[in-house]
Amino acid sequence: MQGLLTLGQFIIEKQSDFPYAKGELSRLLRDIGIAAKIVNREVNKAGLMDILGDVGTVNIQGENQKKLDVFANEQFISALTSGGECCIVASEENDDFVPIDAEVSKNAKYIVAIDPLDGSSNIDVNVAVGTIFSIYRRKSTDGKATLEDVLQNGTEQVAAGYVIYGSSTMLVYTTGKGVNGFTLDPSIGEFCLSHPNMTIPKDGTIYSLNEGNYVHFPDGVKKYLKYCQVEDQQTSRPYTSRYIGSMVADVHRNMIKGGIFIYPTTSGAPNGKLRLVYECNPMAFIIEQAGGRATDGYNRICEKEVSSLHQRSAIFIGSENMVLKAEEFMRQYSALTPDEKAEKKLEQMGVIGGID
Ligand code: AHM
Ligand code: MG
Repeated sequence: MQGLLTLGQFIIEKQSDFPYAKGELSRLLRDIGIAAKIVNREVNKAGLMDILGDVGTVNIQGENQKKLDVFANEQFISALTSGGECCIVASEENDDFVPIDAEVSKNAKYIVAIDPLDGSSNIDVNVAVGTIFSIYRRKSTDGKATLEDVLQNGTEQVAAGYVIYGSSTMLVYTTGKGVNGFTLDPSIGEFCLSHPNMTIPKDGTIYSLNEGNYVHFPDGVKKYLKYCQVEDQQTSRPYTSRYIGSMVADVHRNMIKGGIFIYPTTSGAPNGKLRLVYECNPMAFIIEQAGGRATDGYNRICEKEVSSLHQRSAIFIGSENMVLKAEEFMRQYSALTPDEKAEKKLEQMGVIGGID
């Protein structure tokens, strides 16, 4: 029997995958692992401690922040600050990116985008939540790192991962050479390699989306949903519906069992709800590395132009054949992307085009 391989040991072993690297990325990943353990400790205590409830401030998305969101944000920023490898943290919880003290980070090569506690409304009811992170190489070569350093497309990610605080706590990450999962062994306080070389099944029978929004969905999603619910023995339909409401947990389940997670545009949220930089791109990178597919219903998530920190996107992510099928419905019934629709509207109003 092979002995336990901890996250720290695994990262050191894998450093040879990057012969020219000096170990900064490895340190960064280890720092994230340590902060995740601290956040895990607090999330586990949430039911016991007087830590639940709104802290009273509202984040840039106009949502109430829970105390644990704030705590997790502080823990990750502090872990990333002390290591000296990261020059900017872009977090869901901060309106602007957080520059790391120039003295500490003068040689730092990396940018980290993070959603410190995703799905935090689930904490009050003891349902799984997660952390999502994405690592980029800094573009600028001197002076202070800038917003341009943060606004990189998903294809530029050098690493991405998530932590799921569930019935057990797992950290899953990729550096572009496959996906590995580590389960926290609370008795020794270490993440141990439990899911080497994770792959997502090409097909699946689970769909997850918030069906309560049905009337607001694009026609392509409505038709795909009906397709999932029709009986057909050959394709094992009707499929099973599972929706936790924590993206990390929904995507993680689908990664293991096969399935599709959709958060589409809706009439109320024409650009989707989830954020491109620290939710969609990292999850897309991980799922693609596991052999799955991630698009906005038309185009690859990782190739989407990033123009602002808190930009939103629709997402269709999971087993390749299921996502391809959903895209077919989008092409057939919702042929215009939201951008094309906006452009068409402007054209009709005579604001653009129409003059030869
Ligand atoms: P959050 O970042 O404010 O926690 O929101 C993100 C979460 C995702 O984890 C989840 O997939 C989605 O919001 C659920 O949204 P909804 O309640 O609209 O279904
Ligand atoms: Mg979030």
